[in-house]
This record gives sequence, structure tokens and C-alpha cells, in this order.
Amino acid sequence: MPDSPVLVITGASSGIGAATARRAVEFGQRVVLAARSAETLEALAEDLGGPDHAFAVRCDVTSWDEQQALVAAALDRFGRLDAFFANAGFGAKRGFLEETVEHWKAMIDTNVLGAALSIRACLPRFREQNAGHVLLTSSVAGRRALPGSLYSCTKHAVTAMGEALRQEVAETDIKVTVVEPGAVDTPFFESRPANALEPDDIARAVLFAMTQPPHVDVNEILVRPIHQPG
Ligand code: NJP
Repeated sequence: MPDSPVLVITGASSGIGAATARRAVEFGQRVVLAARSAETLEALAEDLGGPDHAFAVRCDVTSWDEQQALVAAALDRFGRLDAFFANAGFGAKRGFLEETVEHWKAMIDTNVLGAALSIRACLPRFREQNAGHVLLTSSVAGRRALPGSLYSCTKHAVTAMGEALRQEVAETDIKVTVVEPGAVDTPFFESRPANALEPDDIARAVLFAMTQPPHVDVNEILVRPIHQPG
């Protein structure tokens, strides 16, 4: 599939990222899977059809060097880059007296700085080719603040980042999509949430945004499980 689109996904080792990789390959795309768990990524890449379809790159999104190396590896392996799904992230217990300061720093570095570094890593290529699609995983918690939730603050930053980028590239053919899931049944939660979405429910929304005609830019998608009150 030498001409099929190439999608980089961070946070691809589980949950929403892994489900999106599966759907993207089903839609004929080639995927570059990034996360810190190299062995899990390798196994997923194999499962998705091996090196012609999926390629694993260990990348901690908080590292600028590793994000640059990720884009370089994608271009080196597949020769093109069409979309970048900045999806890596994690949460924290609600309450400004909860968790450690180190946990807060790691969460802000991953959720906010990590997303910004992903944009910085793929944007030169997208500008050069005047085409490309940046997708960012925010959250329902990036639309409305949740009580005592610093996580919610990080996702507000991601929502703002998507809109800031959209405006910056509005005169180009680059697309920007902010994805805002409600509760999704993934390892994000320590215990399984009731009445949650499946990761594939978000993957289908991501593929919807990615498969629109060139003149359509889906900027924001908020998907809750039915009956989710907040
Ligand atoms: O969770 P999970 P989700 N560098 O735990 C990776 C948002 N969200 O799919 O590095 C690189 O299955 C981690 O991989 P590893 C959420 O905030 C979720 O639910 O190997 N990668 C794994 O692949 C997040 O932004 C819900 O540990 C790093 C992935 O991130 C996104 O959805 C609701 C990393 C996390 O996968 C995907 O989360 C919502 C790093 N430094 C938003 N740190 C929900 N589940 O309900 C972590 O609104 N990862």
C-alpha cells in the first residue's frame, strides 16, 4: 500500500489510541504507533499486519527529542505523513490535596506539553506540503471544569491548543480536530467505569473526522455515553 495515508498515534499502546489504530488500518491507512511500552506496541503492530501496515516507535511524549525522532521515523519508514493523533495522556484523583506534586508535574508534562510538542514535531512537514491533519484528545473535562480536577485543567489547555492551532493554520489546508470523549472503558480508570463508551466508539469518531472531503474541517467532536449526566 505504498500510497495509502500515514497516521501517527501517540498513546497507541492501549485504549483509544490502540482502537483508533485498528480502525485506521481497516480504513486502509498505515499507522505509526507511539507510546512508552515498546513491547505492547510491537505486539499490536504485528497484530495489525506487520511492517507494511503498522510500525512501532517507543516515544515518551514529554521528550522533544523523542517526538522529533518519532516524526523522522514515520517519514523514514513510510515516506509520507498525513495525520498526527496526539492522544497520550493520563489523569489524577480529583482534589487539590490529592496525588503528589510529582504526579501533577508528570500529568501536565504529558497532557499539555506533550500535545504541544506533538504539534511542533509534525507542523513543519504539514506546512511544507500544505496538507495534514492534527487531532488532539481533549475531554468532556476540557469543556467544563470538574470539581477539584487538575486533569480537567490540563484538558481545557488541550481544547484551547486545538483552537489556537486552528486559527494559526486557518489560511492553509491543514485540518485540526479536538476529540472530547466522555467516560471510556480503558485502563485510564483504576476500576472499570459503568455505562462507559468502548474505545472503538471514539475510534470511529476519529475516523469520521479523518475521512471528510478536503474542504471539510471537523474542529471538535464531543462524544458521551448515553445517560452520562456531567
Ligand atoms: O487511556 P489508556 P485512554 N508518553 O490508559 C500513553 C483521554 N481521555 O485510551 O506510554 C507516551 O488506555 C499510554 O502508553 P504508555 C486521556 O486523557 C480518556 O482512555 O505505554 N505515551 C497509553 O497508550 C488520554 O489523553 C477518557 O503507558 C504516554 C495512553 O497514553 C486519551 O484519552 C475520557 C505517556 C493512555 O491510554 C487516551 O486515554 C476522556 C507518555 N509520557 C479523555 N503517558 C476515558 N478513558 O474515559 C501515557 O475524556 N501514555
